[in-house]
Amino acid sequence: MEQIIENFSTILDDAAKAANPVIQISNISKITLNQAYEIQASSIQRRLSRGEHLTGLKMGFTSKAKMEQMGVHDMIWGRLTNNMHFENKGDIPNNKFIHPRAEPEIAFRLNKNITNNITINEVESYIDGLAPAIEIIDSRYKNFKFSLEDVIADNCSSSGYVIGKWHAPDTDVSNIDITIGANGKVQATGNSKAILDNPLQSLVEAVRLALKYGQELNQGMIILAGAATSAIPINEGDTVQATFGNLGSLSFQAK
Ligand code: OOG
Ligand code: MG
Repeated sequence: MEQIIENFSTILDDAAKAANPVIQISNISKITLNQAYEIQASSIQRRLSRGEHLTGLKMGFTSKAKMEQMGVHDMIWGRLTNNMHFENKGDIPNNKFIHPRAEPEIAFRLNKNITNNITINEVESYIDGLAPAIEIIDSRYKNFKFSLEDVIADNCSSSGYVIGKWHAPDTDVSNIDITIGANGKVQATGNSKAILDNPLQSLVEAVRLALKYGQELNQGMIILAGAATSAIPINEGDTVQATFGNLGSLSFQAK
């Protein structure tokens, strides 16, 4: 079994490095959810051994829009590293990705280490800010197609994130209209309510899952709550922009 974990984590890490898609694990081999998370941990370990460091976690499939787009029906979580961070209004290197997509998210930043489950009412006391964000997802699988186990092993398609302006921890994010689009054209709209009825709940779930899988949650880490809309394709030359009502907007250029 160790060997299978090692093999698939290498295949997925190499696919990401070379921007070269691979066939789904589920087409070759049957793996369990736990094995999928082990493959993810092992492929992230490869990144860390190249000098990257962990900057946070991402939640996935926390909205119906995303579950329906991808045909998957369970919450998932993945890891973020410093190499995945891109500046607001900056450039992203399109040729480093296979078939990138962008989706609007809300980010939380932890103000302390978390070692116990928390409730939605406690979220505010565990963060020093929240911000509008865009996640760049880029499945390492051909045609962006996967089973739940496949996508977990592939670090939940995570490959980049951009963070907008930070706001106070008590900012109300329960009912914010959100849009995402490119080159001045809105392509998807939604509301923050779509994220588990309140994006704060996503942090509660992130803590629960991190504790379950033995992932530390440290001060300064960023947690992405999951997309509020379906993801849009990113094409070379695009200026991708997301708006979040009174939280403001953010953008990047795909070069
Ligand atoms: C999987 C990642 C899902 C989200 O925000 O729901 C996700 C994918 O759609 O490729 O990041
Ligand atoms: Mg996402």
